[in-house]
Amino acid sequence: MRAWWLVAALVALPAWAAPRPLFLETFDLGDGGWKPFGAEGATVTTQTAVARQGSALESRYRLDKDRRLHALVCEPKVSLKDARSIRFWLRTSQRATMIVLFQETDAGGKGRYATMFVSEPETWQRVELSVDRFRLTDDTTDADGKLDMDQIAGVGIGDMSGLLGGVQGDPDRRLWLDEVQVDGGDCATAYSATGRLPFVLDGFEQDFACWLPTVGKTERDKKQGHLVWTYGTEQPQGGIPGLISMVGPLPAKGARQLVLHWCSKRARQIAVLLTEEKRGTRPERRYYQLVDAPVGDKPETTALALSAFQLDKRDRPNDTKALELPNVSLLTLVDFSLVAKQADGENTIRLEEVLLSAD
Ligand SMILES: [Ca+2]
Ligand SMILES: [Ca+2]
Repeated sequence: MRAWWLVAALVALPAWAAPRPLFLETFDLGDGGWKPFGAEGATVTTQTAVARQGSALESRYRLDKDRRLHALVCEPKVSLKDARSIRFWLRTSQRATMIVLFQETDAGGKGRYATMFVSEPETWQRVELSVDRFRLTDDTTDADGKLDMDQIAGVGIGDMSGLLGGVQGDPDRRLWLDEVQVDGGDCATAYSATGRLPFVLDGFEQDFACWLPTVGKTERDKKQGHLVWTYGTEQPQGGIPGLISMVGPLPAKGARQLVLHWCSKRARQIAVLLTEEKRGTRPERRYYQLVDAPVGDKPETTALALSAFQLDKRDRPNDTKALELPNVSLLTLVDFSLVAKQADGENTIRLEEVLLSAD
């Protein structure tokens, strides 16, 4: 019997380590039909000067106040049924807020599903995104409200830096793409391999960050497996000093608390916000808790009961709707001490893990 288990383990291991791609584009034999979308006048070529393996796709484009998004899109022309992850190598000439999209066919409901991450400048990053992170965009609708991977008509990878707080730095940008793969294997960014709690919203194990700072900068502490957010007292344009993460569909049942493994260099009160997306006639609603971040360099655990999140009633004083987790599209940490002018100077917040659990 033991020998049987051994054989099973040996057979299973390579399948886990290198899942067979449902879709693979190496760009070694051409552009694979990838086309620019958004920024007018953008070019797409294959070249070998900047590539991971063989040749890679290069796109030159300009982002400004009129052209805020530039994406590369393709029709996969194969069924992506059973897909669980999309992986690719990406390099951008500047720090960029990137969006990844799956477009359903008309039969699939016409939904466009998206997730986002940050690309660091002039470095090849291996990006691996689980399909459970993808969320229906607020400008599209879907009859069944779920991402149907067997009905995908288009895949897109784009620079959306112009949509959030305007374009910073040189408006003339370049991005390079190589080895795009969609497969049925799991990856580190999956919320839950089984679909059950706990949902690991981020374990910060991957080579890129899914959190956008509205002020300051984020860095990855690869040795510790932390995301490190450092910011001063500068005020972002029209916003709040925060760190934002877009989240995919979260479980409707069973989740009772949001757990943060984190610490703050200085004593700061942090507002943890769960934002319910606007959808149809349902308005955007923000739910919050104020919490003292653990002080120091070593992350500690803070468990926040979901039932204790309060509705921000500034816009709708008579609103009493309770938090509904599946509607939550954004998780944001805001330095409330800074907003309330009760603190000054630079601060650093470290995140080690963020998860949703039953208790
Ligand atoms: Ca290649
Ligand atoms: Ca659908």
